[in-house]
Amino acid sequence: MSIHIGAADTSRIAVWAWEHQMTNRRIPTAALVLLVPVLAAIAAMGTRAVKGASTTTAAAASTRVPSVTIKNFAFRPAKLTVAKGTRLQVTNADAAAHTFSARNNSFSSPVLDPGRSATITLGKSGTFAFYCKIHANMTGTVVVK
Ligand SMILES: [Cu+2]
Repeated sequence: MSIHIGAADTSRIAVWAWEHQMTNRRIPTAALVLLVPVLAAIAAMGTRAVKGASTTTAAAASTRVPSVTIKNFAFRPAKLTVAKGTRLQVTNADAAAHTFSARNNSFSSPVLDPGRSATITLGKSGTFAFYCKIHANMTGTVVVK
């Protein structure tokens, strides 16, 4: 079971209870004195749950697919380090066609027209210089560990 009462809810309920008490005098002060700490405790539990959730999100973010974007005749990033077996997503966000190709021919994307992307699996450890076969001055380096 999960209860989702945030700090904002707690204060809203407290304000409501307070106003209710002022106008109707139906809620005894003793009940309020008990209610507020209980709500605060529930809110604290809720905060802890949210913290746990954000930790999970951070872990997911760190394992996201690494990517290289090509823009203005350059690779971004031009230097990167990835784990062996990484499936690198290369996206051409430029107005011209490009490739993402290893100097030693160990990997290469097809010619990527503007807006197209390819996934390159980097299955061997090492340092790989890469370039664009159409524009040889476009270069970069990927370290596969
Ligand atoms: Cu190019």
